[in-house]
Amino acid sequence: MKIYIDGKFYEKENAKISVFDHGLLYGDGVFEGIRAYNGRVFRLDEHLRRLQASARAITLTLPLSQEEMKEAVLKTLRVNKMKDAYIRLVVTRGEGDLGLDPRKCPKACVIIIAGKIALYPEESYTKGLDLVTVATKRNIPEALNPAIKSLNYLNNIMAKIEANRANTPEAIMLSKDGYVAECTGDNIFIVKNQTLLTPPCWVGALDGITRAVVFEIAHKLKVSAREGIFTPYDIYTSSEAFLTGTAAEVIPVTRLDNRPIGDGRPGPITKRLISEFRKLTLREGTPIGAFRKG
Ligand code: PXG
Repeated sequence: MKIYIDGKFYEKENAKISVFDHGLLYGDGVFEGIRAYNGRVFRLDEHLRRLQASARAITLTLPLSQEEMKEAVLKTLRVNKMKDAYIRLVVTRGEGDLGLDPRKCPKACVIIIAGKIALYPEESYTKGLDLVTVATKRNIPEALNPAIKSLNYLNNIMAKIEANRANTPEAIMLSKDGYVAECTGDNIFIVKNQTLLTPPCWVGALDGITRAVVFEIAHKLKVSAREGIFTPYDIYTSSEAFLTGTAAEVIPVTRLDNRPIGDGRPGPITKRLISEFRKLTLREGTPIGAFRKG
């Protein structure tokens, strides 16, 4: 496995950055989780736009243009001869003296890892996930906006620890006011009266790329879909629920807090969306290009 760091490739054991990098010292940086399917990178431009927005929000100057960033991602896949991959693109504030002032770091550091990710076992896609609502609230947007895909994931990790303790694969996180926000690494949708409903980002959710793809597919299938605030009550009484994320894709949720959702099995709208999503990932995307011989 060859890892990209600031324009050069390193073997995994040599891929290291400074202990003075503010990404490590303060969680100061941004990232994207991107997928490649069948020789193409899915929604690459959207991921790079969101990376740029996250960087802007924390006044981090990306050291590469969007075009250069795109080429770096594609090159990393070519160098590793990977057609299907999970790509972790990280931009840290870079190396600087101790002290949290970002002005101490003259240059951001870009890291690209092309690996594999399997979040949930395959049977979860046919049986559905069993989730728990956790006590850890999603960060309030006024403090650290969850729309920023930053290197500060402790809020999500605290929720994940609660899910682990409840023996469930994911956690539903609420806003401080008790509205459903999202999961630790996925957005959530419910189906109510044949309509898809997902929390707006201002409640405390990431503007998910997969979430946007689900809106597109729903539009094509003539299934109504909208943003709306809701509480756990609405999940308990919904006919279907599912999560979306780059790693998870589209995955049914069939139980929450030990209660079945709908009839306790993945619903027809969810199944249709999963199938359409899979087709789209194989059809669309930025071509990685030919691998070099040798
Ligand atoms: N909410 C949060 C908090 C996330 O971190 C999503 C929603 C879904 O967004 P996308 O754009 O992926 O549809 C995410 C995505 C990882 C990993 O390395 C994390 C994500 C995606 C892929 C891998 O754990 N988070």
